Amino acid sequence: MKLQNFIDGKWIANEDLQTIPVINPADGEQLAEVPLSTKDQVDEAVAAAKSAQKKWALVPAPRRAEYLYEIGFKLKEKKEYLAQILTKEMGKVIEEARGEVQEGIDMALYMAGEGRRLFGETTPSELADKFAMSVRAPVGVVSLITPWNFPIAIATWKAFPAIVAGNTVVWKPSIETPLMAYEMAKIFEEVGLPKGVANVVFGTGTSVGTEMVKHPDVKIISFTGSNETGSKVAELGGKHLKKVSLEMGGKNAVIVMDDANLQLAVEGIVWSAFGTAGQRCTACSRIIVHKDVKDELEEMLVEAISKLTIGNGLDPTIKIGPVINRSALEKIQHYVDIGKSEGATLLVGGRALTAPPFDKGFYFEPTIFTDVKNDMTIAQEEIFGPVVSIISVDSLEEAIEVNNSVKFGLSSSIFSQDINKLFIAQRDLDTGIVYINAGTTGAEIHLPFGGTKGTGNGHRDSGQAALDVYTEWKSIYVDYSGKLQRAQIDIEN
Ligand code: UN1
Repeated sequence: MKLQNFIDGKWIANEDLQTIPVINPADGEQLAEVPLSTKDQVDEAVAAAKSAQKKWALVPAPRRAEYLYEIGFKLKEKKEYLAQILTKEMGKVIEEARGEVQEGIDMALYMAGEGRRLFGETTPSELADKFAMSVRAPVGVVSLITPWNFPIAIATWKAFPAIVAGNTVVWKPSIETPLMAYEMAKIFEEVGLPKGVANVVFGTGTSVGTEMVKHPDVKIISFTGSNETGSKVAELGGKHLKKVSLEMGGKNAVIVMDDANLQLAVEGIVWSAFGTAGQRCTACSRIIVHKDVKDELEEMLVEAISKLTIGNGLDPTIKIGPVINRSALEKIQHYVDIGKSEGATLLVGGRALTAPPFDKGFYFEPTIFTDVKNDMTIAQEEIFGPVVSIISVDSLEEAIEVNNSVKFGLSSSIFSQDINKLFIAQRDLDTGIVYINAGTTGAEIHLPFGGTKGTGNGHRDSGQAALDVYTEWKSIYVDYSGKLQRAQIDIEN
């Protein structure tokens, strides 16, 4: 199957475009071919989105929201079908794939509700017989650049607030996971979303992404992905005076204090470090443990990891699927080699699985390093795989300092039974998300999602905060005095 772009409500064949195969990372099977679009297709999609936007902005928000309800119901109807495809193209295990589709359903219904809110503000005027209010106005054409690790959920965090607020969208999904975008486009068509409101253009970041970011008719770029690419998007977007919303990396830690419920901590660590094979921006990749419980925690972790099953995520007994592709596998191996060469101790794992039945896919063992020093590469850089570093500390203050010493600030977590420590931690952990007695993953769609420092640029996906990305405030003054009233004139004189 050769995928087609979805532009202006139509499937566009573009036979002359070069294609690349979409590969199942679990077994190397080719699932489809994806076209590599060029500037022409971007121009076409932006033109369609621009012309649709004028009409779309005039559709009352509660009516716009009705399409989102329909999209949510369709996603629900197709949940199992979509989850199966998601596991095939991305590799995450089936229960997680179902969970991700559910995130998309939740986001559709949540943002549909926004159609009847989109609250603005009324404010007293300085002058008599004058009314002042501020409303959220749509901005125009929004470009979405989304990653392969959450091919549906992250796109819905961006597309749905944009659409309900009266914008139109041109979406470039990751070239690794185009099938989810293709399925979403089918849903846009099935629910009769007016043509041009949501367009999908397949291609690489360097061609399609760049063209979208510089296009004069694109007003907002919403990007989730690596810091390296995000900085380029910010630079190019800045040059063209675009509003750019960035969600990038993490180096998230679980802090385990000496009074923690260790069993709970182990469960939280295993789930957030090795779920999705560690390929979440929110994944735990550091364990900051109080020295008095380090040995016990390590023993328990090794025991817990020995029970994790690795393999094709379509098998419901499997807990850890493959990583996305060969280059990810090599990058993870590279970091493990650096960890060893810098003097960290390998507690468990450390190898890519290359013998049958794993030889056709891209599998890496759950890996834990211990005796990691905070300045080692594996303690500072994002690995984006199932690799965790244990760093030992003497106190809560030191734990917080270590947590905050990395260049990222997405998620953090602390396990303790001391309410005072927990409140200090929630205040002082410098991340956009803090979990108390839970792992670092599992953000809910109705809360702001994003991070401090190198994780982003101050914007948030999800929750009400997402509306700030996709709207501009418009202040409206209504003078009903029947005379010219002049503000900022000194009335004493
Ligand atoms: C991501 O990896 O970028 O909080 C998104 C979580 C999920 C989303 C992760 N709800 O782990």
